[in-house]
Amino acid sequence: MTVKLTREGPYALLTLDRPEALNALSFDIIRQIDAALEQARLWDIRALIITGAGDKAFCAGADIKKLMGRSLEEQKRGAELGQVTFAKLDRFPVPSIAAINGYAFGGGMELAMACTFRVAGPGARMGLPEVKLGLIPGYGGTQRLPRLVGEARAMELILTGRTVKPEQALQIGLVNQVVEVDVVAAAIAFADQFSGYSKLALNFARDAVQRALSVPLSEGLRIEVDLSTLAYQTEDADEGMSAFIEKRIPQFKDR
Ligand code: DAK
Repeated sequence: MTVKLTREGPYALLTLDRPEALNALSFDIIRQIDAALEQARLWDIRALIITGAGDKAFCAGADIKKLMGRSLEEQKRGAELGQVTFAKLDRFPVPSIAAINGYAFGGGMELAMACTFRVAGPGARMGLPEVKLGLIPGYGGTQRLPRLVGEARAMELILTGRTVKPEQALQIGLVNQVVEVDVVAAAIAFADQFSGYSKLALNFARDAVQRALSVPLSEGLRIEVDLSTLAYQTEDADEGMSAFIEKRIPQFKDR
């Protein structure tokens, strides 16, 4: 298997393990990522962390050697396969964090953008260089990048194919954190910030934020009324507010 799924305490760690090809995404690897997501969703975990094996790459993008010589229909199915899998990641039942340990190009950056959060190590380099190959992003890049960094910056990165380093990625909002140390350890520490909260509250909040940019403000505010009302109905909300009043640490049960 070129995709490995392991447990790290309360978290699942998904590792793309094809360092000899800089963890490039063949269609088979995308299917393996899909299967790993299906497996991990059955686990009792608080977050999913994704990284790449080796010290050079998170993922150098779609496997260019396998993209060629395919019919129009096969290419369309290939793009849909990646999009369906990355959408599963986007809607995964717990937050996900891309631990970007090196190159994250093309499909690799699209994989990172489908995660809830991104933590970049010192060697991280990010970009959507598809235009240099006469292509455009096919796994969600043209849609998720403007949502993360705004239209002007997304347009610039996609049309120039330019690479960004960690500090600039942080500055434009492409990554949440830049670290000088082991990026997986940093992603675990990042997850520790929210892993003690109610999964229900986290998911209601994620759902509301994710929908914010695709609906008009008035509809988004209605969504917030509905989701915040649902959150209020949970046992965890009772527990959280009781714990505050009783001056103790809440024990959330995801109910
Ligand atoms: N695909 C296949 N092999 C790759 C690869 C990739 N994306 N990236 C690297 N490799 C392989 C290299 O070929 C080399 O293998 P050997 O030649 O030794 O067998 C090995 O990994 C090590 O790479 P390098 O020798 O090149 O390593 P360097 O450190 O010198 O350079 C690099 C690292 C990341 C700068 C360079 O490898 C590079 O530029 N890689 C390509 C990056 C890239 O352009 N990525 C974007 C791919 S396009 C669609 C679906 C998806 C997409 C579009 C449409 N449809 C189905 C419609 C998305 C497209 C993309 O992601």
